[in-house]
Amino acid sequence: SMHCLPGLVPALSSLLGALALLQLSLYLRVPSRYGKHEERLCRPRGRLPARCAWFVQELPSFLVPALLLALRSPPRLEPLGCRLLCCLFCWHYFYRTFIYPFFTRGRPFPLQLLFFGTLFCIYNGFLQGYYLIYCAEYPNDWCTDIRFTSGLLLFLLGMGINIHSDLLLRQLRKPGEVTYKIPQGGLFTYVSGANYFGEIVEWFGFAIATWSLPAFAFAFFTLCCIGPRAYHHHRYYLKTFTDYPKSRKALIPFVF
Ligand code: NDX
Repeated sequence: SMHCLPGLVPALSSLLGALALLQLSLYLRVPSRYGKHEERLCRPRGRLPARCAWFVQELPSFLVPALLLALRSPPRLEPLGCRLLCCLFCWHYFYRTFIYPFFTRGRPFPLQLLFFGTLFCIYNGFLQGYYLIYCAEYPNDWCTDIRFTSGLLLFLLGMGINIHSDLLLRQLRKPGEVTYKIPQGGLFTYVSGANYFGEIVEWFGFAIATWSLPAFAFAFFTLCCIGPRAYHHHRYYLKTFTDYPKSRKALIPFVF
């Protein structure tokens, strides 16, 4: 059966941190090529409908930790914190796998990025799940620790913002439409990347609640992945819409 191998979690977390830096260097100047940043629009080969793509890509991030949690023998019953935290992670990816894809009106997604995205979700799902189910040790009263409670609060706040913003984006299109409009309402009043802002707050909340290296590495990865993307979205809007709200920032309300 599986054990906590000493050294594995720090090694995998460092690699995740390195991937984050690679990502930053690749996508700071040029955006990752999907959605509004894909150059050639009429290239049906090499792309998969958004629904299938997001479902396939995100599924491992739900399945891998859920299976680790369910199949561990003997089951991990103590401390409660570990199971709760693993459930939080799975809860986000339940939404991202089983709800988000079925409502998306996004353009078909490039197969090549889908491949790397899926690999990434397997990797990260394993790292977070393995750490929480096999390695993490929390005091039995972790659920009342200020790090757990404040982190949980941030996680829930971020998730709320993320889901609400996903919804606002979806409502910009009628079914079958693929054009871009100016997002309005919610946190889009203040930033172009409201969905990304929510997601980043969410994973930093998770990192604080778990107070762990893998979760901080993932929060950092998220920041390096969708932070630049928010900036590229913002530039795209300013270039495309002359009436784009002048006071709107890229990612962080009132700041940047
Ligand atoms: N998926 C996380 N890296 C990523 C897919 C891409 O969950 O090779 C990371 C995730 C992957 C990435 C994933 C990992 C790294 C990869 C990268 C590709 C390259 C990169 C593999 C796995 C890589 C190395 C080198 C390290 C290996 O037509 P459309 O699609 O544009 O429509 C959009 C629509 N929309 C609008 N509609 C009308 N008017 C407008 N103005 C509109 N603006 C947008 O809304 C979409 O249908 C929808 C959302 O679009 P957008 O662009 O705002 O968000 P999107 O980037 O598609 O993300 C969707 C959600 C969002 O809530 C976000 O927070 C979350 O997923 N997300 C996304 C990426 C990563 C991530 C979370 C995370 O790191 N936690």
